[in-house]
Order: sequence, then C-alpha cells, then structure tokens
Amino acid sequence: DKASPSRVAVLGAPIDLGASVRGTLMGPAALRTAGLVPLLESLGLDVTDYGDVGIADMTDLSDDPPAKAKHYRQIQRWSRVLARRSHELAHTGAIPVFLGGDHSLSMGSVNGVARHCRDVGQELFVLWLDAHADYNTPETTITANMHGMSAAFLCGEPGLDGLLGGDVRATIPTEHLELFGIRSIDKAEKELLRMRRISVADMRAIDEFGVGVLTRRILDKVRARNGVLHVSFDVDFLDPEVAPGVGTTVPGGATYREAHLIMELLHDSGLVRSVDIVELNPFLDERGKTARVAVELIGSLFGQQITDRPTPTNAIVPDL
Ligand code: Z70
Ligand code: MN
Ligand code: MN
Ligand code: MN
Repeated sequence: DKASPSRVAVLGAPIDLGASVRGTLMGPAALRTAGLVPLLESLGLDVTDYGDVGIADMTDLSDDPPAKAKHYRQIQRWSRVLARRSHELAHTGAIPVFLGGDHSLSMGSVNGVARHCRDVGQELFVLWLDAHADYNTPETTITANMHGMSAAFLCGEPGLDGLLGGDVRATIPTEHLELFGIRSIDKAEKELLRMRRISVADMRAIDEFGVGVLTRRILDKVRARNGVLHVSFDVDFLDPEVAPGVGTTVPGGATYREAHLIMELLHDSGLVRSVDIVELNPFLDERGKTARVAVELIGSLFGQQITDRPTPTNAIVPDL
C-alpha cells in the first residue's frame, strides 16, 4: 500500500462553546498528558506540536448570525482561524492532527484540508466516526448547538453560509462523506440524510457486517477514486463503558477492539492525510481513562501493531 507522510503536525483547538456541556476545552491538554506526542515519536514519526490555537486576535465579521446557532460569533472566529491554520499545515505535507475541543472545530479543520486537496487536485473523503450524524442545519436543529451542524456545513448545506466570511468555503461532495458508528439522529436530520443519500454505517450495519468489512468498503471506494481520507474521530463513537469522558454519551457504541481494528485498517491503507480527535471532556472523565484510550487509538491509526504483521486483504466485501 501507499506510504503515508512521516511527519505529523499537532494543533490544539480548546473550544467548547459548540457543545451543550462545557469542558472539552481541556481536551488538548488531556491528550498531551496521556502521552500523544511521545507515542507518535516512538512510532518513528517526526512530530511537531504547534501548541493551541487562540481566537483572541480575531476580529468579528458583520454578517447576521443565524437564528438557531448558539455562540455563532465565537464558533465563527474558531472556524476562520482553524481553516487558515489547517490549510497551511496540510500544505507542509505533514499529517495535521487536530486536538479538540468539541466537534464544531471540524468546520475549520476539514475546510482547510479540503481547500488544500482542491489546490493539488486530489479528492478528499471524510470518515466521520461518531454516535451522532452532526448533520443538522440552523433550520433543522433542536438544540442550536453548533457541534451538531459540522458535517452539514462541510457538505455545503445552507444556513451557515457566512461562517468563513470572505474566505474560500470548500465543500465536501455528499458522496464523499462516510458517517460511521451512528446511533443518534434527530428526526429532521434523518430526513435530510436520506434526501442527500449520505452513506451511514449505523450500529445495525456494524452488527450485521462487522467493522472490518465496512471499513474496507470505504477504503476501496477512496482508492478507486485515487482519493485521500480525513478521519474525524468523535470519542463518543466509542461505547460509554470504554469512553465515559464525553458530554453526550449514547449506549451501544463501538467496542475497544472494533475501534482498534478500524484504526489499524486505516493505517494499513496509507490513505489518511489528516485527523480530528474531538469531544473528549476531561471534566467528565474517570482518572484519564478516555484520554488514554483515545491516545492508544491514535497510536493504532499511526502504525502501532501487535505483531507487525498486517492481515492480508482477503475480505469478501458484499455490495451493500
Ligand atoms: C444533536 C444536536 C451532538 C455530538 C451531540 C446532538 C449533536 N443531534 N453531537 N454530541 N458530538 O444537538 O444536533
Ligand atoms: Mn460529533
Ligand atoms: Mn494548499
Ligand atoms: Mn457525537
């Protein structure tokens, strides 16, 4: 398989106003405390930690905030600064790893990566590992929390058109978004996903086919288009037993072993070019348990293996 770049750029985004529960702003510190950087270095990667992004020096735009989008101005500042930094980092050829922070940060991080892919003429696919679809718009949302709108924003859904001001808004084609691990969708959100024909690997599909088959199917699709992959990892994708340190736990999530297998398959593919780790809430964690699991999983994503013998790619992939 293709070799991934061997440089990693770590950037923290201590943002928590997109979520209903405060505390994800401590996420970057907890992931660093759990040893993210030395682990990546132990895997032979050249890691640069750029520290945390701030929004203090960002001026406000003068567009009208949407009626149902809480803390719109703050999220707008984060999105603008993150989109710029993300574009710069992707441009250096390193793999940017964004440490959240709530999931609204992906509106910036993925936009920047998408812009870079557009610059170099490469098709970007987004794997959204999450209990939630995050496919609400200011129109469909029940909560007005912007972390529930990031995937929709990235696919160009209406309602947040002024978020990046005059900056380029790169749009992910809906057929390039892969929702995975989903078990909580709002009614209007479900209707929108159905209308857009967005690919959803929900927990039922995972139970029926297993994460190995479903992951390989996505990787084959990306490979067939000569594309690359952004992994947006919301830690509530994991079962609350494994990852209690999140604000919106949903029962029936991915197991420890399922999550590691996904990460190992992603690593072996050589297709991953950027990563978000979001929604870790250290304020709700149990003695660092969730932070540690998240870091271990990132280890698998970057090549940590049990035997250093990847399984042969002989899976039979059904045409679902
Ligand atoms: C709900 C909403 C959400 C994460 C909760 C929940 C969204 N669909 N996303 N936690 N990560 O408010 O739109
Ligand atoms: Mn999410
Ligand atoms: Mn570029
Ligand atoms: Mn979620």
